Amino acid sequence: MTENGARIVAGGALTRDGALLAARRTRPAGLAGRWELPGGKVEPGETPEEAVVRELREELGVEARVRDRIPGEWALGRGYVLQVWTVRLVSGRPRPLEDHDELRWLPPDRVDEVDWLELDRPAVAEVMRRLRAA
Ligand code: 9L3
Ligand code: MG
Repeated sequence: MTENGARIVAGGALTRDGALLAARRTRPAGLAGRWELPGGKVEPGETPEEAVVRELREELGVEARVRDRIPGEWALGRGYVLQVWTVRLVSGRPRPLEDHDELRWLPPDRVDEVDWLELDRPAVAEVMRRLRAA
């Protein structure tokens, strides 16, 4: 939980060769077809960083290591906030195993190619800014 008692949804910004991994959701119906940073709800007894690693294992079948938090948090409603960490791929190749039906590596000049969830856009923009600067 955050200091305000909000529950955290932790997203992972996985980058490779100057591109960011975007994932297309399959559920719920209202979000299906929209693109996001993979991740999910932090479970009781878990840190947000542990949740990112677990979610990327479950959703993408990869082992990842958390790097930095992207500053900011975005209210999802129902007492949840989205927080985002940059992550590094340790092993495996991402596949859409759970909750997604397509993955795409997007370099900064293709960020607008997919329909991002509104609340992911500020974090995605920051990651792209960092990729451009790198
Ligand atoms: N959500 C938004 N952006 C994200 C993620 C991972 C999740 N990058 C929203 C979508 C769901 C809620 O948070 O309404 C919980 O996510 P999940 O556990 O269904 O992935
Ligand atoms: Mg998820």
